[in-house]
Formats: sequence, structure tokens, C-alpha cells
Amino acid sequence: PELAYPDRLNAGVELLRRAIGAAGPDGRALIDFDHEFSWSRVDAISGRMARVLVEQMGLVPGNRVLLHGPNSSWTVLAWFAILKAGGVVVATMPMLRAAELATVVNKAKISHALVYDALAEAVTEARADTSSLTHVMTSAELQKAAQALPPGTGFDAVATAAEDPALIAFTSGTTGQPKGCVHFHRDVLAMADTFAKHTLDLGPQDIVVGTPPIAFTFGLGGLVVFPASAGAAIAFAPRPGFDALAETIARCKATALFTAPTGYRALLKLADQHDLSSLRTCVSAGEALPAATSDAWHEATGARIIDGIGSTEMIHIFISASGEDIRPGSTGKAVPGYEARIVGETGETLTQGETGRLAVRGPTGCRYLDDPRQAAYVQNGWNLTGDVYRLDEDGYFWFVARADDMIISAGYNIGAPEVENALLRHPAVAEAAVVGVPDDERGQIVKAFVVLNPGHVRTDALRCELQDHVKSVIAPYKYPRALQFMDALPKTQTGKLQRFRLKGDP
Ligand code: 3UK
Repeated sequence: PELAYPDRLNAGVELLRRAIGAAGPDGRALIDFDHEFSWSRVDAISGRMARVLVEQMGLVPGNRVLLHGPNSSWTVLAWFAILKAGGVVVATMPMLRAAELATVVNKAKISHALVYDALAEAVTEARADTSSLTHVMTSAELQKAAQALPPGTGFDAVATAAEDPALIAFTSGTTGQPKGCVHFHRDVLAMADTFAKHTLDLGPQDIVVGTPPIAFTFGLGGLVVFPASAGAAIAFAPRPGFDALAETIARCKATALFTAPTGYRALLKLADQHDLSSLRTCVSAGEALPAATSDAWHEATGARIIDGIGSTEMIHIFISASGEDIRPGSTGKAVPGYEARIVGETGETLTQGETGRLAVRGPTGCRYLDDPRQAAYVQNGWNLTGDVYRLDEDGYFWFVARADDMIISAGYNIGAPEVENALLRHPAVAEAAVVGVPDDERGQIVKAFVVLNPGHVRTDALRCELQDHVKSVIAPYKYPRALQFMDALPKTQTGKLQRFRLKGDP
């Protein structure tokens, strides 16, 4: 299905129009620990903030605005304000340090910044290494300026073009320097009108929670764009961490959850202390969802997790499982609106049953900001995500590995996630990471890093048992010849395993 949008389209305005249309002006929008905003308040406050941006900070349409804040009501209000004012949102993860912020500011030529008070120091420090950033306001300053406007002050949002940039999202940079991905106003709506519309069925009765930062497009979609588009409410946990998330789910009776597979495993451990039974829509993305995690969650909560692969380049999810059609372990099928296929070494289309590189196209796509890597990601109109997938006889896509996570050992191709999933099927294993390490004889050998569940002891006997376990669940040549126990695995803020950090020591 083609998505048709008018030539003039402001994603901030359109999302708030949809939210108020679906939930009514008093519909719950943002739920903090001790405060709530309705959708009409979000509309009014973000309008006043937009006025401050334009009249007091001199913002003109097209200016790029750094938005540096934690997942919170303030960050959502500021996000809508920037779009209404015609600015381009460049949101950054709260944990970024001054040096990383300076890279983003310089690369995106950012002129304005809205910064959460508690994070202001890093931005002040970053300013010393940048020249483009001329106007900065903290959350307290912005709030004060917006409140000082005469009562009833409104704001006529800028009538942006559907194809004007709305945001620049930076990739996490696990492979090389971060890349800025430009997305238009229509792209922001397209993620709601494809994946969310066809797969999630959110409405005003829903309360959404989750862990991915709003600065990450997985979090932006799940915690801002999808709920707004459907008139659902967004609840924020009072502090980071899974305990606070589980408490918030129980306290607010949250119905929809967005997190990475590691988040589901963490919540499973808390499921007997917190009531998670209100959840009915559970979405996992960021890395492949192992069948073991999917099954354990189903058993504990009665809900099936919807797995979906998305990327910063594509803005959100383009292949996912849906509703009744979930095959645990498989990512699913192309989201309506997108086409997906697998291609071989020379770009030829492979057929069902084969394994190759994933290629997708649809209403959104990769548009790197000034980066030669564009030519590698987009070839002949198809986006190559860097993933290796297998397409089965029934048209389901099965994740094999990131192309850089394929291990070649004694001539065999082994996908690291397949070995991790096998390890996760053992009751002693809480988390597993697998990498290839250099080996004189075999080129590479499979090495596993394992975090044990409480009550299990790190012994040589358990190491052998885990190795035998892998041999019994998948082809024996894939078993980890080396296995090291760990306290925790290195993860990004977005919940992704950082395999490259484990490749160092054989
Ligand atoms: C991997 C997955 C298997 C895959 C993202 C949903 O993760 C997101 O964006 P990133 O740019 O990374 C993209 C890469 O991550 N991946 C993501 N989801 C899955 N692999 N199964 C999955 N379900 O390698 C992909 O190329 O950080 C996810 C929505 C928005 C996003 N930005």
C-alpha cells in the first residue's frame, strides 16, 4: 500500500491532531511519577515552548536543534516544540559525554540546544569544541520562559513540507564513526502508518512503557510517535533500571512494552515480585529475539513478544512478526508497505530456503548526512542493512548474524547468535555472547562468554556440560571450543550486545 501525505506536513502537528482526535483533549498523554499531562496540555505547552525557540532563541526553520534529555515528559514536550517551530531534532542519548556531543554538534552543524538541567554540564563542555552552537537553553530556563508568556498565548506551527527534514538520528557507532541519518516529516508518520498500524493496534486505552532512549529511533517510535498517533498514554519510570520499570508497569497497569531481548530476560527475573499481567502488546527489537526468551515470556505472562527488525537508517521496524502469525525464533515477514528479499554476493536475488544479505525498500530509507558509506547501504534502490538472513519455504525471515559476526571455523560458516540461542536454552545460562577468536589450526574458533543464573557455580564440569548441551541442540561443529564465565556482558545503552569488545582476548 502506498502512503499518501499532503505536500505540507508537520509531523509534530499531525501527531498531536491524531492524539487529540483519538483520545479527546483530556486523554492522558504523559504520566510521570507525580504528574500527568493530557494531550491538549502537551499541545499547548509545546506551542509555548516553540514560541520561545523562535522569539527568544532566534530559531528559523531548518535550524538543527540538539535535544539532550532522559526519557521524560520534558523531552517529549521539547521534541514536539522543535518540530512545530520547523527545527530539525537531533536527539542524543543522556549518557553521552562532552567529546561525543561535540562530534554530533559539528557533524550536524547544530545551532540551538535544549538541555535537561542535570545534563547541562556536558553540553557546556562540548561547546568549547564547537563553533556552530550559538543558543542553549536548559529545561528550567525553557520552562520559565514558556510560563512567562501571556496566558492563552498560542503558536502557529511552521507549515513544513512533507519532505523537509524532521530529525537526524545518529547510529550508535559500534562499527566506526557514528553516521547521521536524515528523516523527513513524512518518514516520522510512515513508521506509525506501517509497523504500528498493521501490527500493534494501540488505542487511547493503552499505556506504553519501555527502555530504549527517545534519542534512539526504536524508543522514539515506541514511546512517542506510536502512542501519539493512536492517542495512547506514555508512562515514565522514575529512575533507570529494570526494577523501576517493573514497578512502573505494575503501578500504572501498563499495556504495551518496548524493550530489547535483554530487557525481557531482566524482567522475567522480576516477574514474581511485580504484577506484569496488564501487558498485552510486547515489542522486542535491537537484536534477534531468541526463541528461549520468547517462550519463557509467554509462559510467565501469557503474552507473545512481537519481534521486529528495524534500523536507524530505515527509521523503524520493516520486518516483524504479527498477531496470530508469530513463529518464535523468526523475525517474521515484511511489514505491509515494505518489500524484503535476500541477495547473494553479486546482488542476485536468492530464493526461499537460501541464506544471504538482507535487502529492503519501502516508504522510508537510508539518507546519510554527508557520508560516503551511503553507497554501501543503498544499492539500486535497496537498503542493505548488513545482516545475513535466511528466508524459509513459507516466506518467514530468520536472522543468522550481522555480516561481521559470521565466524568461519575450519571452513564452516557459523552465526554467533545461533550458538548463543543454543546456550540460552540451558537452565544455568542467563546471558550468552559468542565471538570468533583467531586460532592457528582452524582459522577461528567459537568462543562463548556466559553469565550464569543465580544458584549455579562456575566449574569445569558445568563448562563441559554447556559445551555438550550445544552439541546436542545444534550441529556439533558449532560448539564453543572456548567458554569463559562472566559477571555481565558489555551492552550498549540501547541493549545491544557489544561483541567487538569481546573479540580481543583469545
Ligand atoms: C540489528 C536486529 C535481529 C540488525 C532499531 C527497531 O536496532 C535498531 O537500529 P540500529 O541502527 O541497529 C540496526 C541493526 O540492529 N537488529 C535490530 N533489530 C533486530 N537483528 N533481529 C531484530 N529484531 O543488525 C540491524 O541491522 O541501532 C530497531 C527500531 C528502530 C531501530 N533503530
